[in-house]
Amino acid sequence: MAIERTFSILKPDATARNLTGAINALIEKAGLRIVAQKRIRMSKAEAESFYGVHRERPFFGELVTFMISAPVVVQVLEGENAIAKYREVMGATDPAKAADGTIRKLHAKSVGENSVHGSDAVDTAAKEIAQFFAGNEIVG
Ligand code: 3AN
Repeated sequence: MAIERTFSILKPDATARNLTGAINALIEKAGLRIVAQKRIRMSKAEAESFYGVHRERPFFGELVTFMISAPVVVQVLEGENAIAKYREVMGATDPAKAADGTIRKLHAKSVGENSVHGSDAVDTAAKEIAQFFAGNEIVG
């Protein structure tokens, strides 16, 4: 299996409830390494560009408002099959449908305020990482 990197966000509902450490513990327990991490306040332009694929969806405005409502922690995770593995650790988008033991089952508040983001494919992971990190900020 290939060593991959994926992009992760600990969202405002997670930072507001002081869950950075609890979520990082689940990430590390799954065998993923946090090779870059910073806490930032996302700008409206950054959130709109990041979620650009959802621009036409009815929840787009609500999603952008939520993502800029409090700090987020952006991360690069590295490991075997990291993209699919992290999505497994996150659980389903809707916490009511997420499997036991997943981050969203344990911590998410709703389908909108669902604590974490993880890239869904190799190309989007590379694009998302490059939006928030310079190469020399990632130390594997
Ligand atoms: P995932 O984050 O699991 O890849 P996507 O890509 O379908 O899910 O959705 C991106 C983000 O949009 C979700 N993480 C969530 O915050 C938000 N979202 C998705 N569906 C809804 C919805 N029905 N209502 C509000 N927000 C939503």
